[in-house]
Amino acid sequence: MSSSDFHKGVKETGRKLDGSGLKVLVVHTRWNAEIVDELVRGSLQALEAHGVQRQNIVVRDVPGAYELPGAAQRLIRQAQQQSTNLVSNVVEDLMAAAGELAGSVRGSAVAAAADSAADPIKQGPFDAAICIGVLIKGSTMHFEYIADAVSHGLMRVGLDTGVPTVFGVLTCLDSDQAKLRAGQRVGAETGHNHGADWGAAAVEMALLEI
Ligand code: DLZ
Repeated sequence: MSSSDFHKGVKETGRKLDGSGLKVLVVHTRWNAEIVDELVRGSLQALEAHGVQRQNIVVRDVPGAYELPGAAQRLIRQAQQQSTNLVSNVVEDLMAAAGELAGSVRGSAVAAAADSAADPIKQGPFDAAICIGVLIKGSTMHFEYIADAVSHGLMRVGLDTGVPTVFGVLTCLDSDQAKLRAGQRVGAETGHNHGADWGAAAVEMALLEI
């Protein structure tokens, strides 16, 4: 194979990816915001292009990449807990309503459901998460420590929560490398926005089945 035949990057899946029923968490850093914002934009565009509805995408920000694993895990667990509570509350209310035939109790079950509909984080667990940040190497060992901690941390979040967690962290030697990977222009070169790949990966992983 010659180098011109080589397709760098992810090959398209042959499967149809319909994300219209999915709920996705996006957590991003405010460090290197100029570049991170482009990556977030690319991810959101890809999610929506795969049918994920905007109201089912929850976006939260944290200071830096080091905070991504902890924040993602907390938000994923909160949503899992909220949906468990919601289901048991509704079941309890419906059972009480059936027993007493009390309209007011039925009303509270309906109110709980309406309340959850107003707040997407209560609507159910997340089907996937995307954690986005940009680490740029400096003159100390900070970069190595954070990159190592974050990559291992995000892997753990995915495995421990069971929610596919996309590694959307660029680890770059300089800001030009990061800009190109966020689809920005550097000199004569315009890069590819990796956020788009992360959005597609989140949908694909959420829909993965045997
Ligand atoms: C401290 C730090 C440094 C030096 N560089 C970056 C970076 O390039 N990208 C990033 O997202 N965050 C950086 N941080 C901040 C840490 O991730 C973290 O927010 C702080 O150490 C506080 O825990």
